[in-house]
Amino acid sequence: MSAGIEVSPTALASGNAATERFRERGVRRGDPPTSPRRISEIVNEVLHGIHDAIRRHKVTYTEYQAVKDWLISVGENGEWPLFMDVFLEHVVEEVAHEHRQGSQGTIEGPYYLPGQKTLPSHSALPMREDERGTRFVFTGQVLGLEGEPVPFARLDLWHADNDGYYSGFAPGIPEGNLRGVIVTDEHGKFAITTILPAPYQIPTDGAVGALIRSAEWSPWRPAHLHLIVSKLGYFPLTTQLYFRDGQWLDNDIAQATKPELILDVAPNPVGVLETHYDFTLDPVQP
Ligand code: MBD
Ligand code: FE
Repeated sequence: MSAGIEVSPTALASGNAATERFRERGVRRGDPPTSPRRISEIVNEVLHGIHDAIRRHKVTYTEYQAVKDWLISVGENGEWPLFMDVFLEHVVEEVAHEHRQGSQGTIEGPYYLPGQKTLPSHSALPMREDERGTRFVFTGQVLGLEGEPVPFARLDLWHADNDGYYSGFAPGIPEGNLRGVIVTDEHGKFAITTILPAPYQIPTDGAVGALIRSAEWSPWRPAHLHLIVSKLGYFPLTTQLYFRDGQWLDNDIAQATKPELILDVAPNPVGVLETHYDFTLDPVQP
């Protein structure tokens, strides 16, 4: 047992880190270009939705000022990436991927970090010497739509630790912990050793947490692995994998679970916990 003091990430620290990382990556403006007409139509529709809710619920001045105060706090804490990815991204993902024939995608969330260590097809994710949590081996293969192996595909993998915290966004976790880019072998196969992540709780001490508590919603996401699977000539697949019978699977605050994304983990013939998942990528040129 480690005797370290428990340091929980605050909404402020994780929010501001997420905002900074988001800003570093920049926004791809463009394809296809957003037009003044699109901006006008979409923003009008959003505003009309709010106007409508104000009328139907007879929103008071007190409530109006409370919302203003709350919006200011979301910005001050850097919680916009968290708010957007928890409450809106799942619909953007649904629209973006509606014509895909390969594996199901889901949201990226606010805690991706590019530029992680490249690892061979059969390896362990970087972790602390005393990393707590149940070890398991994640095996699988990357395939094209015809079932052909995709050699040397990249699996950019990141997940929370046994406390539900992500390296880079919580104090005390080494840089790059439980993150890595696994390059599959010449048959598209991989076998990654890591630990089972814990469910993720939205920070309760920030503005997003306050909203969730005030509305008496559940602040949890089920335990999950994040992945971006990519290979030149294919559309990159941003997805998450969940665990069968995991807590919060049917009550994900981010609404990002799909039945196709649930892993079965079971002991293999030598008694090691193992799970298998094959990814199918859509080619850029059909
Ligand atoms: C997460 O870990 C996450 O995956 C999402 C989508 C939102 C908040 C935290
Ligand atoms: Fe996550």
